[in-house]
Amino acid sequence: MQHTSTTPDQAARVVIKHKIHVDRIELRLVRLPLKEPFETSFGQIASRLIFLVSAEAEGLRGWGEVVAAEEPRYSYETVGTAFHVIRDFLGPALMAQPVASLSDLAQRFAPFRGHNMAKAGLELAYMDLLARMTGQSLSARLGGTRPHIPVGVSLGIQPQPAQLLERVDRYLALGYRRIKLKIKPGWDLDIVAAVRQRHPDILLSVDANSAYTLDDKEHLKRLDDFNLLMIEQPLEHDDLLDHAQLQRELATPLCLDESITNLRQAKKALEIGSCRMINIKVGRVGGYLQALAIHDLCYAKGIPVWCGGMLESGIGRAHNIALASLPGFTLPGDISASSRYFARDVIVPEVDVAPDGTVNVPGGLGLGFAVDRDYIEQCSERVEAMNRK
Ligand code: SMG
Ligand code: MG
Repeated sequence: MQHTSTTPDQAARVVIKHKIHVDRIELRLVRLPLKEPFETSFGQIASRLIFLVSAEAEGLRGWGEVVAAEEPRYSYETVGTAFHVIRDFLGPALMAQPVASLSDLAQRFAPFRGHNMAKAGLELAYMDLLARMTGQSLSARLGGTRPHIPVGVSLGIQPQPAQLLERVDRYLALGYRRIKLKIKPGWDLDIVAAVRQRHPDILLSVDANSAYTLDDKEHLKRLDDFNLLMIEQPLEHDDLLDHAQLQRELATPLCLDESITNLRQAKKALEIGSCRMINIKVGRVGGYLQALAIHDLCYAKGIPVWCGGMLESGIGRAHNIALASLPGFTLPGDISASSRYFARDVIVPEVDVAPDGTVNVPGGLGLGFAVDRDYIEQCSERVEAMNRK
């Protein structure tokens, strides 16, 4: 499907009448235990050290989340590197002068190479603040068009196949519209076969987080037998060329996650045929400006996109919901209920998945959820505030 025009109020989301001079930024690390460990091809985590960023101006406060993990496995960024980069470089650049637009902010961040997750965390806080100032929901501000979004769940590697099958059944019963299985060598064909045999018709995908190389091509081609919706990031985290070669020999669509770090990479991937779908994570691509541009590119070309997840707290989750309300996000996102990971979330109400496997896009100001400041305070391990000079 080809679309000639992009989203309806593309102009509205870029043209900003308010210049915002941020006068305070707060950086906060909040430890949230996971209900059960989450395991991928690169390891296991038992809790999330959530990095919350808030920005204040004119008596209002906007919230963002840095999605980096504690260890540099999914990406080279960590909570520690992002803290340093925001405190010493990005925060001062944001507060130096009033911010006129998202591209103004991007230009100020551009001299600092890389560190997309740090950039995004601050940009998200700015966007929430802007939406609150202009009296809009974040979804409306971004050009979102859907009141409900379809969601899927990502299931980690389990000690035994039976535990995986039980979780697949459980999340299907809760309404989730797509099941994604984390795979790695030794935990791939057999478990995919078992899940597919039990559920012949569900939307099923796999995510390898770069656990294979082109030498595994013949092995990966066997995944074509299972009518998968996609195979996500099978090869190296920064590769485009090998994925293009693999895609030429596979019937199943490849989807890139780690390799798409900005619009330029997305253009190249589509140009050379590295994938047929893209997982958009606002943190991985450095913020909304890039996420929207990748969305618009894919929408114009009829390439489906979907919103990825990084086991965010409710604040990052609320940003993902707003992003996923854009028209090009046609596939279910990795946006689960707060209760999928956490006994208690940092927002009120928590994110819920309806029995039809959708999440409501809130219409309230900004994120559209209240931030539970008392709970955040209780769970904080480190807090640092920066004031405008
Ligand atoms: O937020 O539900 C979620 C997690 C979705 O599987 C998920 N994310 O590569 O797509 C991915 C992984 C990255 C996180 S691994 C710690
Ligand atoms: Mg992934």
